[in-house]
Amino acid sequence: MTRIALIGLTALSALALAGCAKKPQLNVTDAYIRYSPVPDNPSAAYFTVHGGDQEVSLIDVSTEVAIRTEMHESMKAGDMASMKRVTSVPIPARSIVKFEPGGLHVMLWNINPGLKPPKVVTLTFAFSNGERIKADAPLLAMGDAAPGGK
Ligand SMILES: [Cu+2]
Repeated sequence: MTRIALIGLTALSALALAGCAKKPQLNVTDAYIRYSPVPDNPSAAYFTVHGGDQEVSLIDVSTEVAIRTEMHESMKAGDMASMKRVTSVPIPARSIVKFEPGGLHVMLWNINPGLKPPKVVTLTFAFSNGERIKADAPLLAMGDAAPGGK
């Protein structure tokens, strides 16, 4: 009896140690692109950035398959929705920063005409610490559900 209980405890403390030792990793998940079928209208990319153990800034999001990309922030003034360009988005340590409809997003102009939903595009995220992270983003048509059910 005593022996089994001891083994159980040892396994538990090993798990707890592993949890503490794991450093938060700067990472990007749940990326997708809301695809605009109208060539003159930009598409929009959304994703979730997970902060590492130090604050950094996201300074660029790009892809080889679009002519131009910009980070934007949507805002409301009364009934008017507008947006402005942002060139740097702080990603505090151990935080989650979401680019989502109605808030931060990345606009993409002139996506390669051979690419349409449900193709997948690789986005490159550049950070102020020199790190570059790539993440795959499916092209979603206007009615398609986003990852995470949005
Ligand atoms: Cu925009």
